Amino acid sequence: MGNDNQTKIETTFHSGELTRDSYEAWLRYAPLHPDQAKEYAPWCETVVVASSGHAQLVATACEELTNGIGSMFGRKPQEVRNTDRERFLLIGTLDSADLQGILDEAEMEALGEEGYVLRTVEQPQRRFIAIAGRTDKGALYGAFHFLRLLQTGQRISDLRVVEKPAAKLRMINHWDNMDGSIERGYAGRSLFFHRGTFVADWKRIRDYARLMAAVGLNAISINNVNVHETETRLIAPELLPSVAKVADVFREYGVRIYLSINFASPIQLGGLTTADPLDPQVREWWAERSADVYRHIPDFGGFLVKADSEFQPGPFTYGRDHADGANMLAEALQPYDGVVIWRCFVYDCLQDWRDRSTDRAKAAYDHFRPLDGRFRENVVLQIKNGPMDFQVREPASPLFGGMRLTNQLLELQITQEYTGQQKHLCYLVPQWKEAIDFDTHALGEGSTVARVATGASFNRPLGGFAGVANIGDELGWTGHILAQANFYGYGRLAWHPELTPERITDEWVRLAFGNDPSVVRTISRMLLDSWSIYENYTSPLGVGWMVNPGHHYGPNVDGYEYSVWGTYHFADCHGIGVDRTVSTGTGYTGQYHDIPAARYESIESCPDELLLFFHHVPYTHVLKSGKTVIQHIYDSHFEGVEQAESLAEAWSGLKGKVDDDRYASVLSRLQQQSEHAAEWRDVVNTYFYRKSGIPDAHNRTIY
Ligand code: GCW
Repeated sequence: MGNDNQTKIETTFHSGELTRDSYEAWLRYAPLHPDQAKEYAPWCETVVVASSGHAQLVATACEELTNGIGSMFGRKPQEVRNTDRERFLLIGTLDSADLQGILDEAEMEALGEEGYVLRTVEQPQRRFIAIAGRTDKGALYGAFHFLRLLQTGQRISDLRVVEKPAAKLRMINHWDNMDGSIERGYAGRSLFFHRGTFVADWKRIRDYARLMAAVGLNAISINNVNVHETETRLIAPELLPSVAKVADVFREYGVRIYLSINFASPIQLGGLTTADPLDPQVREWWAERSADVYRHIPDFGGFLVKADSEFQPGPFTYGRDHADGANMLAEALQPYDGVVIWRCFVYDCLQDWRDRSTDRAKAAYDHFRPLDGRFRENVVLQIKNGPMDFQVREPASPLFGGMRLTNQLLELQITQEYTGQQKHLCYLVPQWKEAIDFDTHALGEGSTVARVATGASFNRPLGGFAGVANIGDELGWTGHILAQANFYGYGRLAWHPELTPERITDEWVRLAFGNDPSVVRTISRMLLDSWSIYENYTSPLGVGWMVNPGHHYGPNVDGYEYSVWGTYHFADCHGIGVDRTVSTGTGYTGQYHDIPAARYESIESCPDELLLFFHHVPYTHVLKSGKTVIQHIYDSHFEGVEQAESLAEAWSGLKGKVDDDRYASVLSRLQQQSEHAAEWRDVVNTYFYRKSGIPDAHNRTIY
């Protein structure tokens, strides 16, 4: 089976569609520069395996290490149990005899379940680099880290690295349907499903698991949170064996599998008349189903649930609340250490424009904050970064820091639904970093979203990150090859939220394109500038939306203003923006703790980039930048298009320095982006010129 798939992929590589480079993504292991190879070689000719007992992931780690080194040096290292060599790599778990005493007790403790060390150890007669975890999983992450050092040209002769992940859950959510489509997917069809059944391309899935583990991700839900009829059956006896096979593949890389479930399953699958979470028969039904799931997949992660949201069923139907719903499932999973991940994306999606007090931004907090303290310990609430829906710019959700007694998970959208759908370059790491670093002030200064979501602030047992995948079955995984950086960056941030966007970007570019300084500089700059460029030519000053309803691509300023979904910017001939203040608006600012609340409440202190999210102002309102709102709209849109064009130009300068296939594929997308950016500019500028009647100070073409 593996071989068949191998052949299939080989064939496609040679058909010139896209190169192996795009498929291998951040695990290319390109041949090293001879100087580097010379420096590293003495260490990398022998790998000694040190583990006690059964440690499946040490075997995986070793395989990765020897293959990676083999590919970079042109020769695989020898894999042995003992060596008399002077220098070598020693990989394994810290409890094995060879690695005893490398760390003291306290250091060991600090590593936790998934941490590792990379350490150059000097002993009489021998020196080695230890790549070791307290567990085999730690060793696997350590191996990937070590390989990354080689690929990015770091020194290895004096290593003292100690790493452990900031969060327990570092998860990917797939919105894949069993017909093979992907909700908000822009990189082909599902890796998992096809025409109602499983694809069973184990080689491909294994390669995906490798990419995940290499950035430290440890959990995956494989089906859409909108669970339709067929997917409801994923927890039924006939489909569980296939789910179990997928789980087997991910397990080899330390990734646990989860399923999105349909809250109405007891009715749809079990033939009961109700899905009431307090009904004893319903509870028993879930207990039985859970037991069966664990019979097939003993390390199954748990259920991901979108309930009472956008027409999905949930506890509200029975007059129950989210805590009743989540706790019922949590109880069923408890005996197996399973977890319920319950989404907070709950709002009234049919809000009336005449009702100015209802505010979609307030919904998640209003629903969940009062339930703080009612959720079981194995429930985690999954909260989108912002209070709306993955717009190009939103403030952080006030639910972070709003709850103290509830496990929380930060949900980010890697797939570029509202940010150019992988046709546009929009590198989201800088955006996520702002959300992660946002100071909620829940416990005074320093209570960042990262600390709240990882459980550090309130000492919660569970927490972390969930990212909606941008992955599909296209050979390059993400459609736009540079969108691979978003997946990579997400994983790195989930492991280590303190990393800077610059550092992550530099790493990714080196892994994906090599260490040529001009290539690294150019691509890094392009990536780091791209979010602000995208923002410039799309929705201004935090107001959001302005996309075509439904598919969410391309400009449509009033698309949502006059749709039944009711998500408004309230632009008229006088002004624009949503008054969300406590004093005169919807009161949303009051959901934040004092310091951010005051900052957003006052028009003087509200940052420009979020002004229209929080305030309704006349077009002549003067921003902190010194420009009027209307002039800002014109200027940023003209500038955004020029910047988009400059992205394509910068990339053109790399011809011959990156492989032809990736070069051509990215170039054609960047050219498309420039054209679409111009369309955005013209639609938005014309709209506001006609609404406001105020001409552009620089007299440029506005239709
Ligand atoms: O952003 C909206 C998307 C829906 C998605 C929903 C959600 C999976 O447009 O496609 O449904 O969010 O997050 O549940």
